[in-house]
Amino acid sequence: MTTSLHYQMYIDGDWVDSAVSTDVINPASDELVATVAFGNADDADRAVASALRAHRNGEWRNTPPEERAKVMSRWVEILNERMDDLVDLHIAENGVTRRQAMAFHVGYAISHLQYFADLAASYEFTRSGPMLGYPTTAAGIVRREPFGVVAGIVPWNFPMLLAVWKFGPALAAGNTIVLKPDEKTPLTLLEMARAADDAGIPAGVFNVVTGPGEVVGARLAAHPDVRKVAFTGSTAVGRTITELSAVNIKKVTLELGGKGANIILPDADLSQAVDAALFAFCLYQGQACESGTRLLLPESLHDEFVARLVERAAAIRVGDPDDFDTDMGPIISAEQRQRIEHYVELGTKEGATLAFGGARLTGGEFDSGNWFGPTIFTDVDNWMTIAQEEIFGPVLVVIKYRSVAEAVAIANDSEYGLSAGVWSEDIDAALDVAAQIESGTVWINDWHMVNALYPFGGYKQSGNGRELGPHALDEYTEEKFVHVDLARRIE
Ligand code: TXE
Repeated sequence: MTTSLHYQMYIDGDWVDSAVSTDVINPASDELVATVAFGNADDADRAVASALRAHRNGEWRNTPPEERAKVMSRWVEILNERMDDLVDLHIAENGVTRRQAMAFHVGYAISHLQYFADLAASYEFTRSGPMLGYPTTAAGIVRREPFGVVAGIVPWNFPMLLAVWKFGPALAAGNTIVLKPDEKTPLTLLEMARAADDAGIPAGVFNVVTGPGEVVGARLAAHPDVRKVAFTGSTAVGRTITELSAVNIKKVTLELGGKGANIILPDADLSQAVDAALFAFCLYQGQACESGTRLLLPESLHDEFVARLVERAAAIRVGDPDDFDTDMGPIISAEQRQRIEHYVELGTKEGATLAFGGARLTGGEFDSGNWFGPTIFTDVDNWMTIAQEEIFGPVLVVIKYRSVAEAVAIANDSEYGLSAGVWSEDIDAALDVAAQIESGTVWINDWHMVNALYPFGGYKQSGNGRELGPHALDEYTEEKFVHVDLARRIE
């Protein structure tokens, strides 16, 4: 396929080009999907200036929350009307399979935006109450007010959804925002900007600046007029963003890497747990921060579990993501595939046993694009690099444990703490384990069940703050206390 499709940036309600453009490449075929403007620090400055003007003119911030909710709901309607095109574009730019794009990458993105629109209408922006120990008649009012300009920096794995988690609450709370998509996957977010424009989001309230992270992203993180930055990506860049943000004491929300421990208790229902263990590390080719990449098995179940897992892994259909029957698509880039290969090599060197997969897929339909199938390591010790570092590919490490206490200790022996899982027929036992795990999410007898009604985020080096849930707007508002002396006299 050849294409002449070109995307511009969206700044101050206008489509803006840049002197330089870059290619967006389909990771399944290496074909050009579109060219896109490649912005720079000046573009970031321009977008922040427009977002600041929009904040100061007050149009969005002073729109009653119920009205903001209506405009955002209109935006959702438009996105729903364009769902099929968004799914096609998403598959082309990030290689997600059709089934997952419909349900998760695009489906969740649109429904989560609706959640934030509804939250705008129901959130308690002001509350008042009595005063403690004050000798005259007085009332206290607490107002939650927008920060002003927010920056959102998003990665390539869920480009729409992770952007919604930032601009949804930011706009619901009355902020303005500048978003920076990943260089590899800017297109669906630019389509969201087109829908924002059509829905009547005022100019300057929602901006998308494309370009390199180290230039555009870093400029946004350091910009003195940006009051809050929300980031999803690697822990290393999260650290850089925290440092850059310190210049004006920005509020920072970070959602970083993970090394999810999936603990199978001895009484687990194996028929479900085996399939779910695969789902936990293979969804979107394992390129999801909340993946279950460490499987903790009791010695009593180990051999049977691994045998069944390997048999099921062999049945996974890797191939054209556009095909509805495909289970796993390509890896996002050649660079990311090399990272995976590096870890696989390291795992073998460190003494783990390759029980399944471990090599890039080649030949036939795999001659173009970046392919790597499900890979399973056994005989893994938790000290090994492949058990400690985020690989971000379909690679599972299997670790044996002797007691539940040991399983909990292994699960917690990680600098990450984003997601974990426990499998058992005894819900009390599973809840007991869940309570001991240092992780922002624990699934019992399930995986990947992120829900807009519940907070998502990490312990330890998996991040700061939480996205989603009824308190999501707390992270996008300042709290102001107003004292009202109703007696109108000084005692
Ligand atoms: O992430 P980066 P990369 C992890 C995963 C993966 C690794 C590297 O382990 O293998 O990170 O992936 C922008 N200042 N995750 O290189 O670099 C960049 O343009 C400001 C986990 O893709 O962190 C992009 O928009 N911004 C993860 C975003 O940061 C900068 C999702 C993420 O890119 C910047 C992705 C800078 N100096 C990767 N440098 C998750 N938590 O889901 C880059 N960026």
